Amino acid sequence: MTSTSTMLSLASAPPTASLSVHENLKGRLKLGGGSLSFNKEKANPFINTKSFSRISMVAAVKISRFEGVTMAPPDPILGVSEAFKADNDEKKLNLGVGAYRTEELQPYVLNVVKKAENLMVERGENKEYLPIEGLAAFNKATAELLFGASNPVIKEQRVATVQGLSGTGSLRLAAAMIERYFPGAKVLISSPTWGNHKNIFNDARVPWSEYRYYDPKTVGLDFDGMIADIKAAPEGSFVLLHGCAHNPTGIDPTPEQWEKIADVIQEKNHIPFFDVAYQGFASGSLDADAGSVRLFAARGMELLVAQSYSKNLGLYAERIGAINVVCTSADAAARVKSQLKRLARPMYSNPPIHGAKIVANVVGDPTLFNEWKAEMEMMAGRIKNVRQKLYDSLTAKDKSGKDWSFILKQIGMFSFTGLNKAQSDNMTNKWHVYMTKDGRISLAGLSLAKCEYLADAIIDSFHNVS
Ligand code: KET
Repeated sequence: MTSTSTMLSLASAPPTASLSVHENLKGRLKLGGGSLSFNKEKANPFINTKSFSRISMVAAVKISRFEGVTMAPPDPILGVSEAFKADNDEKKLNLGVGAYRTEELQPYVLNVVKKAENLMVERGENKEYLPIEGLAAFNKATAELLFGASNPVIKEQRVATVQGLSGTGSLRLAAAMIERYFPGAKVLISSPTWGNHKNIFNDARVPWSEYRYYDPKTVGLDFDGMIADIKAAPEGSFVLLHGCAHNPTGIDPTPEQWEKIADVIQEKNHIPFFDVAYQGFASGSLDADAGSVRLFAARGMELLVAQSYSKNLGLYAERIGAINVVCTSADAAARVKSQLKRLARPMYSNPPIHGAKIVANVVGDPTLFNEWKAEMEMMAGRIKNVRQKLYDSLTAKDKSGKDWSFILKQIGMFSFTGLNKAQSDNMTNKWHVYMTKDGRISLAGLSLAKCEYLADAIIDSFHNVS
């Protein structure tokens, strides 16, 4: 690259012209090997970027070809962890991301995970590529864990299971399939929902709209609104449902409500699409938390289910999960699986082996499986204890008579506090409590020792900030 410090004026370049930057440099300016050309950018309708072709500037020769790339905002959830790290106050508390911590607020590696990893070392397992669909033992174990090994959908080989890059990657793969095989079909998502759902469908070019879910007045489920919106959607839409422990609200339908939701989805020929990121974490029971999915499968419906082992096995960074597509025939399932593989191959080729082996070892070994269930109950139990202590602290300290019992009705890792953005900002700026701006706190990142401090912060933010 030239080190000439000549100032260049690149004003209103013609949209499609290759730009000869300076006549007396004789030829085109070489920047990092390629010549500088400002071709009309292919527009991405979902991302608001400015076209290079309209660039107008005065710059030194060391000009970047990424000049037109704008700064992206921090992620609403993972960005909270970045801000937390940068805070030096010793009272700070990270209740942003849904990640389990011990009572000492340290990350936790499950004992069964350590044992499964030791097994892998002892066996001297290799690092060869996995097949595109992932580790066969994992795919079998994960589908059986979800549906139950004796479920007819398993027995009749009607489930297409493909290992994915955890819950997110599995949702993204399913979104790619919807885009390819159901062009124009809409995905209905709950309002509110996990923030990344919208990004996933936007990037996959899948249209989506929201159905009513949370009622701030009752701090509960807007069941009638939900049913009405699902009914009103165009026939054959996909309905995204949180299998258990709805994120961010912590409010799940009752079994009777699930039946009615299934009725409406069947009536409208919609396709249910479950996101199961917390199996075992909501109630402490793997079977109970899969109840919603199994209820739909028992009706003979076709459905999609994305699974994640980030939370229930603490495998956040291993990126292990799966997409399951239940079909009405084994033949259709085989074809769906072949197409999921076809979509995965150019995206990431094949999935990572480490987490898949851990899950297969834990689920496939009766002793480790029972130890896992005990550890999961321990984690879910710790979260329930801090939930109770937070409620007790709020009730004891808040003299206004406000009813905080909604916190006890919510389940899973989170509590949806009802704090608005300004109040959530106060939690962070004044109290060093890091949380998402929708008022969600991760109880998995809270200790019994910090409950009173958190209660003080919530009471102050709720009553003194509007
Ligand atoms: N679905 C839901 C509902 C969900 O809350 C998460 C993660 C995922 C899928 C994906 O997780 P994965 O690690 O890709 O398997 N939620 C937490 C972390 C995140 O935002 O990525 C969270 O809400 O804090």
